[in-house]
Amino acid sequence: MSGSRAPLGVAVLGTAFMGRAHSAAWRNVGAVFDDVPAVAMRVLCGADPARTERAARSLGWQEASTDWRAVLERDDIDVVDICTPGHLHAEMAIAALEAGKHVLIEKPLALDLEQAERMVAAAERASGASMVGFNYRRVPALALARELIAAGRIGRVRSIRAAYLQDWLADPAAPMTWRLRAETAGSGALGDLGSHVVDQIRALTGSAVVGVRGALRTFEPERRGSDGPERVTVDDAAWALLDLDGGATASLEVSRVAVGRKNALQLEVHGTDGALAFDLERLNELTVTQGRDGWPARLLVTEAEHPHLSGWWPPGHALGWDSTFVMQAAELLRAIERGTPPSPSFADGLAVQRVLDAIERSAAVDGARIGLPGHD
Ligand code: SOE
Repeated sequence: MSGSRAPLGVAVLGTAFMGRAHSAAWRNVGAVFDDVPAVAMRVLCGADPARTERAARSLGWQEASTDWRAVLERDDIDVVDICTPGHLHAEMAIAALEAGKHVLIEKPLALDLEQAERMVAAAERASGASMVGFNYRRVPALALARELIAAGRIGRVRSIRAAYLQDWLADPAAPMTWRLRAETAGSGALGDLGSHVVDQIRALTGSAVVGVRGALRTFEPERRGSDGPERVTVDDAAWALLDLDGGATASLEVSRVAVGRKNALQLEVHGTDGALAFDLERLNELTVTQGRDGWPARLLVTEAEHPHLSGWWPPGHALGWDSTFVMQAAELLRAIERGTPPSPSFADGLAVQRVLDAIERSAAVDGARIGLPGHD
């Protein structure tokens, strides 16, 4: 954004996959969108000094640090973007909000419901903005799907078929990581991928989840750790049926052992008068069926008038997975500038966490229906 205002100082906590994806977004957001406040990429914070130093240099940060608490004390940091493993989320986010910072945090919001509730309470007390990183809210085709559903273009939604399938744990020899330990990740494919799916179901339909039946499976109960075999304490795959307050039913399937699928978030929405289908492996496309006897038509969602696309390239010049983080950063910056709450909020993160928690509780009692608060 033009003007002489000082840039907003940003710090990212976390140097791994998500830290890199968010760093690239902070570097590009001002180049894509001219309506966002300027940012200064001040500090990248990580646990390992040499790795953090190297990553800070290659990702374009002014400084590297291994002391996130010291980063929160700095007056030149306005936005704290948390990309660490889940067990650090609550402590870091609450401290950042209490230090008066704006906070963006990767999904899932927290390890468990208790932490998620404390984080929402901290966000409600805070002066800064808070946002949870459900980056697929910014996929133009999904945002368009949401608009079409809200405008009644497929009639009343009856059912949703939602899957998120990856294969990076299909090999039994794949080593142990923090994502496979309950104490660092909370849950497995359920929290990692299911959180995106539940968020999309809520966002696309505008409906709340009122009850669930769930099942979880860990196909590989042990993985190679640094000191020999280690027990896996989270799920490899999860399934659930979700009842929505509008009367629709959604099926959910998530897996990190789905051979043949790399990053397939697949959503199909069936209404009384049409249907929509999307696959993240073809993220610029939405398949639209209008009318009960209509033919499915593939729509290329790259026009300037399609959601989130105004700052990008001419029609047909497709976006990639990394673009969603740029649009997410832009949404947070615009909200800070306007002084309005960004979306999705910590409260959205908590609502998703309640569904994940209910799926786990249902799975523990062989798929019995678990009602969500107010519907049990
Ligand atoms: C790993 O399964 C992962 O990086 C998720 O954690 C992300 O949220 C998803 O966007 C891609 O896959």
